[in-house]
Amino acid sequence: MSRCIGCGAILQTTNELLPGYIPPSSDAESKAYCKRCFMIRHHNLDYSLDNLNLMSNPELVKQKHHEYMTLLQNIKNENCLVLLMIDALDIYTGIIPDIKKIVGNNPVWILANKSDLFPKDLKLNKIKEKIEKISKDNGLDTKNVFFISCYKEHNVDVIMERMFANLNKKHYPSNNIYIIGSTSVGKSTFINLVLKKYAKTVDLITTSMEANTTTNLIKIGVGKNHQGKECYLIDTPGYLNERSILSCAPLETLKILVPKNFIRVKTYQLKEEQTIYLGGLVRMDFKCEKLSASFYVSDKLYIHRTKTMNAEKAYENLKFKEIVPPFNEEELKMYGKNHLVKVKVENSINIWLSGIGIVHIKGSGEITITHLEMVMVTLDYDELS
Ligand SMILES: Nc1nc2c(ncn2[C@@H]2O[C@H](COP(=O)(O)OP(=O)(O)OP(=O)(O)O)[C@@H](O)[C@H]2O)c(=O)[nH]1
Ligand SMILES: [Mg+2]
Repeated sequence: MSRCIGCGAILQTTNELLPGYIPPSSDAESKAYCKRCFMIRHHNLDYSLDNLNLMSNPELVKQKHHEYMTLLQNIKNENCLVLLMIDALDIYTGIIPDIKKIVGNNPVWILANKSDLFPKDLKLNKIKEKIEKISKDNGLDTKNVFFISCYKEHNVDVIMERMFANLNKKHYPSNNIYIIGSTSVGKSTFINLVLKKYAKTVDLITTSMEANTTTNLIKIGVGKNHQGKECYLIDTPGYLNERSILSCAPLETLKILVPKNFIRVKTYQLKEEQTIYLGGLVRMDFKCEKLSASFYVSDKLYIHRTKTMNAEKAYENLKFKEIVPPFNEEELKMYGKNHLVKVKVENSINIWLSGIGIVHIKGSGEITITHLEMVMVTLDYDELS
């Protein structure tokens, strides 16, 4: 059974709209990219509509999660190394639910990718402690948390050396290394980097800003271990993250939310009753004498500040125009109902908004956060900068 080398889909000649399609005249036995991969790689195919349709159907999401667990069901029975990749800016939704059921007792290293986006003032050791705590809460006993950047190749050599050294340990019979994680965290980009460094192969696997790029397992040979067995690095499809807007946002929204370069922090001094809109995704009402709010978000995301008494009117006038994303009623509906979180701040607090970034508050006062269902809000209290 031949597979697309870009996304792992089984090659087929019957349905042009599905991954794996190649024209009937092609030679399915030779190495090939399917039509979808070709279009993503060369024509920036926008397939976010597929993701939107998927995420708007709870039954389909359930089915996808089931398929995901089935696809990865052998990992726990193998003796292998698992690399769990998360987005360094989205640490609270990065660990796949039921991760222990997938990995069993195998060692798990956590790679917090995209650390190139972090501004210099963020304390990495504090964020690392948080990731360790979250993984422990999820039953993972991991002391191996690494910040990496595939873009800047930060720490990637270290991981590769350790990874290959592990394969050669006598007590370690495994010959597989799996890379797992939510959609769009950079799993395939990481494998492409390994291939570039070790096999001088360029951009073999298809990568994209949009979710659900890799559709099946992709097994890449990376040499032999001490027993002479071929070792494999295995890319996997992303876990469909219901807790992050990035898994279903249309391309024009992704272009706004996903930072291109390292984040420039925007700090606002707030007093009395003021409101901030992060696009139309999150509204924050502040009641305070004086307080500062620093936003670690993409510089393309529109931040609108107004007096709370004028907030509703401003929103009605500017929504879908300046206050974007969402860009229209239909997209707004996709992200679910509004939820409220009320917080009393006494000193400082961090508000993690999945798929958007972090807001660091200093000072005291009350904050009411109104957020859409697909934006998960998590609060913690350490100084981050
Ligand atoms: N800023 C930044 N972006 C990255 C980095 N690594 C990957 N990306 C980007 O993240 C997006 C997703 O990358 P992929 O490698 O396709 O992610 P994936 O985890 O394989 O996604 P799925 O196959 O959908 O599960 C792409 O736009 C990459 O260019 C990084 O180190 N820094
Ligand atoms: Mg991928």
